[in-house]
Amino acid sequence: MEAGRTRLSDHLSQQLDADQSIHRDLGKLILDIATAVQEIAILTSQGALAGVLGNLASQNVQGETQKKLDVLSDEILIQTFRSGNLVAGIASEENDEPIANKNGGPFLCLFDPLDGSSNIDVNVSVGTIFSIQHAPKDRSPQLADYLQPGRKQIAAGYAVYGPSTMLVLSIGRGTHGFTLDASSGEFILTHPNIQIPADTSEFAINASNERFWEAPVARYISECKKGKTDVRSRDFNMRWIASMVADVHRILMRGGIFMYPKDTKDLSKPGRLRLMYEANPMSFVVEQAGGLGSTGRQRILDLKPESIHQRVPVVLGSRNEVERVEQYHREHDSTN
Ligand code: AFP
Repeated sequence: MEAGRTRLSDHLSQQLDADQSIHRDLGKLILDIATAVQEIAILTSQGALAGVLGNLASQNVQGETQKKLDVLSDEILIQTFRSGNLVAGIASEENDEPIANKNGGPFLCLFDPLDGSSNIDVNVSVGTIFSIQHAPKDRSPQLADYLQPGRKQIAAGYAVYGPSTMLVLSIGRGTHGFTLDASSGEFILTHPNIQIPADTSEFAINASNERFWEAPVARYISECKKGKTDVRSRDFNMRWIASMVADVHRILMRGGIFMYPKDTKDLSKPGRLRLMYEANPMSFVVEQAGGLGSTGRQRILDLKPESIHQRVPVVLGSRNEVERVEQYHREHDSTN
């Protein structure tokens, strides 16, 4: 190992207590996820050459058309977990119900196997998001066992399949980024102790939904667009990749605020993003890096989940900006 290069396995050995079996098992599980991520990275990097682009005739539980890579990525992760004895149960965006593992294990794993998959056919970065919870002891997990508040996650993270493949994760002791060295197949620690700047001049939102936003969101974005000509002391920039993993990764790297708020576009949906395997893990990683994850009205990690595929509004990133959006929601709600 080259001097000064810390592998993922070395980092986990430093962060976890080898004397505790739960820590040893968590380290093994994260290394299993890293292996699965490498396999998905190979598929996404081959794109059309691997015959993995395009849609399937099927739809997922969200009623969304499934991409070939959605299903392939899902199968890789499910196979990874079911072949081991670390994960007692699995919940995935691509599967209606949780899947129990007959081998049992101390953890539950919830994941979006390929987030941003509508970008895959146009060669834009996509990712995998995962959340790790404690499994019930001495019995097979039931649906209610998965519905733990995000603050109870043991670990969470994501892989981003971009110009480089990175794994960004937290076990509750800061957020750390690893870059895949394709030549060695090792994830190398390249971004230790990531810290999100508390202030930012960059917002990320799908502005085409503007007419559907609630007043506090419309107020915040309007002020950002007016920049220093209005109440804000500076001009703002906008980014929207439409791949949550890529947008959130940028925010972890240089600050920013990501917003997919509740809107009136589809009143049956209180937001687009899913709590259990998108908002919760991303909020965990962001808050471990000094940021904040909110619905606009309350902290995401404190939400009591009601269903596996539940959707929530998401406002996360640079703490001072997220707190400003929360303040605008309080002011609005106090007079309406
Ligand atoms: P897909 O997985 O269908 O591409 O959706 C991606 C996503 O869930 C999230 O990654 C993006 O931030 C968001 O949807 C983009 O939504 P819009 O397409 O409405 O902008």
